[in-house]
Amino acid sequence: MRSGFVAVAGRPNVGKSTLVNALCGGKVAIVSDKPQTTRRRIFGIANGDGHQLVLADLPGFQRPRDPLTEHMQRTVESSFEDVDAVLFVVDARERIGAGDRFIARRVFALGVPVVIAVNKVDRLKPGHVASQMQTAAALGDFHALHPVSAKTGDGVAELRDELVGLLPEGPLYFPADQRTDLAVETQIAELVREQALALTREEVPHAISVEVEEIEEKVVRATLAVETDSQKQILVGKAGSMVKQIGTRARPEIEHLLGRKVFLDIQVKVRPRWRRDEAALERLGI
Ligand SMILES: Nc1nc2c(ncn2[C@@H]2O[C@H](COP(=O)(O)OP(=O)(O)OP(=O)(O)O)[C@@H](O)[C@H]2O)c(=O)[nH]1
Ligand SMILES: [Mg+2]
Repeated sequence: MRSGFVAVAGRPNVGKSTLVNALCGGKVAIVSDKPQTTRRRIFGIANGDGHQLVLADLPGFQRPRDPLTEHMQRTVESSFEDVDAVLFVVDARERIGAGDRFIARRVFALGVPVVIAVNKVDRLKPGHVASQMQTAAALGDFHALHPVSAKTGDGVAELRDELVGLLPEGPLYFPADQRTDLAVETQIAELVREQALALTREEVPHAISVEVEEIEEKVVRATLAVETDSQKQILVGKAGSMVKQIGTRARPEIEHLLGRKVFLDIQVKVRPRWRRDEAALERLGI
């Protein structure tokens, strides 16, 4: 039995969470086209024949701007302790540059094997992929370099095999049928936040947090908090149309998770400056 932990590092929005989901063969972490989607460490567990690969999906590496992003950055740093390897994700569609080199300095100093995934190679010309791989190769003394598309699944099986090959012999850290360490309340809150992120723009997505208050047999009660009245108006929408749409879009996956039909009751509230409120951050598990 091989088992162990791999931290997933990279700039915001490069596709870390999408890749963790692909490696685990199912949804563990929410995904959006907005940076800073992932705010806490989420274990995605890939169970296979004779192995258990535990991936620590992490917030993107960034310069902290407020207590929220400070906490996120601290999470990244502390998650590098005691890992068997690092999966360093870069975006093939973006210039590989200073941000990636900043992360490289950190991860290559950890003393564990670093596997670089050049993600989002779908629909890119082979020549462009080749030159991005060359740039990525200069980031540091990597163990392996894999072109992948988390979206189409191209290269994901090969990458998984590579990571599993780096794991030591070890026990099962989680039951073999478990795919994430998140409590079901947190998973539901994240699914609601995913839809709120998908439907909002600019500063609004960053100001959204979601908490699940109660899961009853037929009703799930959640609070969606933003920081200002104008953000609240956006989230509520005309005659409640926005919050209704968020609920409608989030419900199928929530029902799938719970294995039953539920009514989703989402209250939109203003929590001024929750991103600077240590108690609020703690409650959100950030
Ligand atoms: N075309 C393409 N898009 C991708 C791929 N992987 C991820 N994306 C998109 O990239 C965006 C960001 O994906 P995430 O998985 O949320 O990125 P992340 O690195 O976890 O982002 P943060 O949590 O904010 O740091 C989303 O719009 C994804 O759909 C890929 O292989 N190909
Ligand atoms: Mg993410």
